[in-house]
Amino acid sequence: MFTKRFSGLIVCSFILIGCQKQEVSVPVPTLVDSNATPETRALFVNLDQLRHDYVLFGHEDALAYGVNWRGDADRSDVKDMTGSHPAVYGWDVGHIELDSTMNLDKIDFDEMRGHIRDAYRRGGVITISWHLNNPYNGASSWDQTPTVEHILPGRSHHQEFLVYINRLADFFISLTDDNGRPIPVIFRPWHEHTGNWFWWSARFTKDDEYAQLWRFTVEFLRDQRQINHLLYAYSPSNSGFETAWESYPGDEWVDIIGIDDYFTFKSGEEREQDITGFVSRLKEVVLEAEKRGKIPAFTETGLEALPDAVWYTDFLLRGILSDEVSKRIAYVLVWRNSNNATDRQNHFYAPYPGHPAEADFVAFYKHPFTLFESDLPDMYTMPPN
Ligand code: BMA
Repeated sequence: MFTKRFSGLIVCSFILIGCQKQEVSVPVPTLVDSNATPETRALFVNLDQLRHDYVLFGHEDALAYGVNWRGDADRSDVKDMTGSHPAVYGWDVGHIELDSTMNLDKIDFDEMRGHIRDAYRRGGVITISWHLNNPYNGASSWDQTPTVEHILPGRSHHQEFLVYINRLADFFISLTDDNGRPIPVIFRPWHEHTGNWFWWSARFTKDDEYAQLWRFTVEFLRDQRQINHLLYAYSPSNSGFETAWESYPGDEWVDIIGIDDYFTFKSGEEREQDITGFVSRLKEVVLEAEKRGKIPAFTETGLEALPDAVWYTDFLLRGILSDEVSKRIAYVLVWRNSNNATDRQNHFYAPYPGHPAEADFVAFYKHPFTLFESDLPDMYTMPPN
């Protein structure tokens, strides 16, 4: 956030006689979208203020299913353990581009919209990623075919990509609250591109083509489809992170700078080395973001199946808090708790009731530095100066 000083503003006082010149501070965040809705703008400013004293906890697909349930109302594994839902909700709209009724992890899009509405009503923060299929050949996100060069404007498969992104735009437009107002979303497109597993990754895409794809995406959603309730998050992977600035689309195209970084538990000295490693990455993210007037975030992380029962307090939180710079990330989001009966087994990143890491997770929740949904101030109204 920037505080812009308007000097020379004339302020009239009815107690003192006459008018006098006064300086008034008005917060003016520079967002990708200069027409962003007031709620979207307020979300940015609130995240930017809170990050100095807190970190918001986020979980992917939290309301759709947990390890031992699916489709229950007002439920999350996080709430089952702590009494509160997470502060940040991650969703993925992969397969919206196919006009499918369900996303790639079999969440019905109408249900997802309902969960987003409910979460927004309660004051939660929404972030959306997009594991879209390949518009060049119809394969999945994990396809290994050079593609971006074929889908940019003027290229052979641009029309196919336009069909995809129009469907994405329709979904964003459908995200409205009880009063019909658009629900702010942190959109995190083209994530983890510095790794080499997606068709849009650096391995198959020239740096300037990636940047062009990013800018086209923003221009299309913001200018063509006039969607004004998005903050744009750039989240390279820890893998190849050192190349992240080569393909960076530019400061006027990004609101949030994050990193996706997963860790495997290793005991003893390696554990300390791992903490030092992820903290040094977070520091880089924070310093780059602050230098550019952006919000830093830990956009994805987690330890699959939590074999380390104290990972939340003794790895993640201890690491974040170990350094004055890394502490300044706005939120940390862990990946999904896949349902045991209907989906992948042992693919979860938050614990659930009865899991050995439950007690530690509750301690993480109770820690004064972490914010869950029930701890949040009104994220959608501008805070006082
Ligand atoms: C991956 C795994 C997959 C899932 C994908 C998109 O990391 O969780 O099972 O399909 O994300 O959500």
